[in-house]
Amino acid sequence: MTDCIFCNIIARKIPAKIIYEDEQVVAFWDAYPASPIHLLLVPKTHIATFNDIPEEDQILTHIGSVARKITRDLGIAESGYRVFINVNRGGGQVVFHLHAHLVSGKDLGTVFF
Ligand code: DGP
Repeated sequence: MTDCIFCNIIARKIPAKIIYEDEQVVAFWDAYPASPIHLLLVPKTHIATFNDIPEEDQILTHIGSVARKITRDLGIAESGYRVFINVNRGGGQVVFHLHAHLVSGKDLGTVFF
């Protein structure tokens, strides 16, 4: 979608600090980090929200694998991190292209809000 920020990042029309890419997913640093480590894991296919993932789609399984790889590569797999998805306005979603947040690098406590 031409007016989607994340589609434009995937297409390299908007710059971002991309740290991982494969045929299904791109991961890049959040421009407004809430934590010293704050990455976004984004499917290359434009899916607006978590609600819109087709039932048979394995994208969340793949995003989970990518998240685990990144945490191993960054050395935070054992110290700890959080992966979460905001869904729709009431759930805090601002960019309507599905993405998982991966945050770490500080004591996140037991809740994030
Ligand atoms: P959410 O609220 O779940 O939709 O999270 C959207 C995130 O996207 C938010 O943490 C800020 C980040 N963000 C918004 N615009 C840009 C951008 O142009 N580049 C990058 N790298 N991140 C962005």
